[in-house]
Amino acid sequence: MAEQPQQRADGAPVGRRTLLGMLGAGAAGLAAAPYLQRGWEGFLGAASQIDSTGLTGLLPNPGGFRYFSVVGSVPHKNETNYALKIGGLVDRPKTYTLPELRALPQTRVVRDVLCTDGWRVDDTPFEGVKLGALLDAAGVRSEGRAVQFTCFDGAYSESLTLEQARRSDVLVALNMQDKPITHQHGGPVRLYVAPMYFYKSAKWLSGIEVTDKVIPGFWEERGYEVDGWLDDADRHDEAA
Ligand SMILES: Nc1nc2c(c(=O)[nH]1)N[C@H]1C(S)=C(S)[C@@H](COP(=O)(O)O)O[C@H]1N2
Ligand SMILES: [Mo]
Repeated sequence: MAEQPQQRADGAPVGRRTLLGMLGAGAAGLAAAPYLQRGWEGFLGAASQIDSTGLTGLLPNPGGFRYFSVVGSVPHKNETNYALKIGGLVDRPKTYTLPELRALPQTRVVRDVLCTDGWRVDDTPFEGVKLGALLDAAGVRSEGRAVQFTCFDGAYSESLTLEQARRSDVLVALNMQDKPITHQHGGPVRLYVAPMYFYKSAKWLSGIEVTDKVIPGFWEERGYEVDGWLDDADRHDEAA
C-alpha cells in the first residue's frame, strides 16, 4: 500500500513545503498553479524534472512510483513526431512511428517494479512489442553481441546483452497500468526490462542500436551494476 502525504489542517500536504525548502530558491516557480492543480503526483513529476539531486524521489507519492529524470526538461512526443530508430549491426535498419509500433503484436507482462532506492510497486502491467521481435525484423548481424538504448531526453542511455534483449519479458512498452504511458513515465514509448531493477527500463526511448559489446549506461557509468538483475529473477528466461 502506497504512503499518503500527511495533510495539514488546511489540507495542503506537509511535504510540499519541505520539498520547496529542499529544492531551494530555484523551485520558487513551482509554487505556481499549473503543477499544483495536477495534484501531488503531477507536482512531484514536475519537481523531479528540475531536481537533479533526485531528492524528490524520496518523497511519498500516492501512485507508488517516484519520477526520475536526469535532465531538466524533456520534449513531449506523440503520434505526429515520435520515432524509434533501430540500427547498428543489423541488415535492415528501420525507423518506427507510434502507429506502426501499435500495429505490431502486443505482449502484456505483469511483475513487481523495484527501484534501487528501495521503493516498489507490485503487480504493474506493462504492454508493448517484444524487443526480440523488433531485433528479428531488423536482422541482427553475426557480430552483434549487445544492444544500446538511447533516449530523447538527450542524456539517458541503457544497454543489455543480446541474450537479455531477446527475453520474452523485455518490451518496447506502449502501455503501463493498462493505459498509454504518460510523458512523466517516459511515454509515449519506454523500455521495460521486467527481470531487472527499474533503472534498466529507459524512459523516452528513441534509439535501439545493436553493438559488438555492452556499452555501460548512464547510471552504470556512475557505479550501478551493468547487470541489474532482481534477486528473484529467473536469469535464463525459462518461461520463454
Ligand atoms: N530516460 C530516463 N530513463 C530512466 C530514468 C531517467 O532518469 N531517465 N530513471 C530510471 C530509474 S532510476 C527509474 S527507478 C525509473 C523510474 O521510472 P518512473 O519515473 O516511471 O517511475 O526510470 C528509469 N529510466
Ligand atoms: Mo531507480
